[in-house]
Amino acid sequence: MTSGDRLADRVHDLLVEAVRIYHDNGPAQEWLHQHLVRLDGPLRLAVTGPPGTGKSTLVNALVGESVAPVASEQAAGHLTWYVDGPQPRAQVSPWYGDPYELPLHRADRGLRLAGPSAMYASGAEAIHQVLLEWPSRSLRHTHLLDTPGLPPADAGWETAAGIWQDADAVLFLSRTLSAADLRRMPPVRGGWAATALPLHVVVVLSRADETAGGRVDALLAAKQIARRRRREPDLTLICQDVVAVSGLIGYAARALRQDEYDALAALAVQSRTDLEPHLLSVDRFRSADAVPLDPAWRERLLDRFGLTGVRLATTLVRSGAQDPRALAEALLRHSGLAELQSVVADLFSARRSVLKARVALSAIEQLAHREPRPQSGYLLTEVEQVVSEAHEFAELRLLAALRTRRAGLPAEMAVEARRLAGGSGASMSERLGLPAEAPPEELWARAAAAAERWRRESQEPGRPTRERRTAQVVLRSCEAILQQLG
Ligand SMILES: Nc1nc2c(ncn2[C@@H]2O[C@H](COP(=O)(O)OP(=O)(O)O)[C@@H](O)[C@H]2O)c(=O)[nH]1
Ligand SMILES: [Mg+2]
Repeated sequence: MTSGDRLADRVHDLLVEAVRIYHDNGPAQEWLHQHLVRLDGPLRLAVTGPPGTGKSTLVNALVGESVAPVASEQAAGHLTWYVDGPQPRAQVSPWYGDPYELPLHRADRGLRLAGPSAMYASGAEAIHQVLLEWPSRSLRHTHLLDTPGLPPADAGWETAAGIWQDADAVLFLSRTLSAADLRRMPPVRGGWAATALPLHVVVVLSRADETAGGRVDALLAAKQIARRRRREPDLTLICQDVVAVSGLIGYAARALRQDEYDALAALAVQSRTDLEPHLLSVDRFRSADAVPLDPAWRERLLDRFGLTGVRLATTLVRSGAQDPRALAEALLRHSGLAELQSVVADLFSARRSVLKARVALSAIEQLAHREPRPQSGYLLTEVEQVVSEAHEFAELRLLAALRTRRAGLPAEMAVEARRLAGGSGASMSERLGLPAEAPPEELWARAAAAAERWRRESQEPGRPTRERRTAQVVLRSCEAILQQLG
């Protein structure tokens, strides 16, 4: 079952209908056509948050190459979309005027747009957006948006709201998960509960290697904080999950080179007790005589891994990471990047069409409010109807509740509920826990038995209402499978 297809069809039809209703309004037509095109495209994932939270570094970690930030002559402040393309190419969209191309150069960090574009520039923020095509497998199914730092909430939510509108899903970065940071997210717009719910947001506790003052166990401490906070009401209301990630170490893992491995291995040859005192602070590491690396290499390692990363990497080499590949894999796991990748895959990529439907519905809703017509009321009713009938939204909400243990089911049932609702893969066989080549009769038998079980659960008078509602959603997932088989 490719979850969300029926929903996608209904949303597509509704967009087409809106195009008809707004046939004499140029800008509305353009807006609706953009949303029609987006419906079939790759996942559009924005990386956003306050300044300095490690957004560009995380983009590099997700791409696996140093492509962010894209710097320009006219300072920062523009959006950058990263998409897969046959060769590196940058298309610049100024705030006013037509898009134009600029040559690209590699910079120490990320890329640099070359050439004088002053003729186009009327101010520091003359560039609105850069579309960067870059050959990368990581960008084939997901387009990434790197954003300038969000201003504090009291400066308004325009920037954040614009980004929210532009993306299907959002990674919101914060170093501390403070209330002031979280308030920078725009309040949810739109009227209908399911489009309003934050099905498309994951909060990242970023620069996790610096948590707890960069102690030896900083990454573990950060993961514990994330686990605790993901269940607290202030966060459950605004996101699907909270994940702790060190983008710095994650990127270092994905781009690890043999000579870097060799340098780390040279350090790891020293015993833990000999090396540890030199790794207590950056200054000590820089000035230690007993360390078998020249100063340039020490700087390089600090720059690439940070002190926590150097400590972690040497420990991993000592405990058995015998080549760059093994070390990269262990660093990927410890950095939290592997977990983030799997959260993005489960909650966003596998549910792409549902998230896109959500964006399109909210776009129609906004248009109907912004440009009222005699038929706007009809459009709004249709949006409401699609939302309330779409089982796909209920499934996504259920998966979020299960992830954060808010669904209130006993552990064993929660595991099955997650699988049936598509949390371990959206295909029929994955939902039923069967091999991909299982024959239809087997799928049917398994789905029928599951439906029976969850029907009983949903009617069990002894269960709290919340659990019975959860069981109803799972039952509908089973019924949808049976319907598709039948
Ligand atoms: N220790 C550590 N430093 C980081 C991490 N991510 C980013 N940084 C550093 O924080 C600074 C800001 O990072 P950047 O990615 O440009 O943040 P942005 O402004 O949110 O895009 C840079 O000096 C990065 O090297 C991280 O995970 N760990
Ligand atoms: Mg940046």
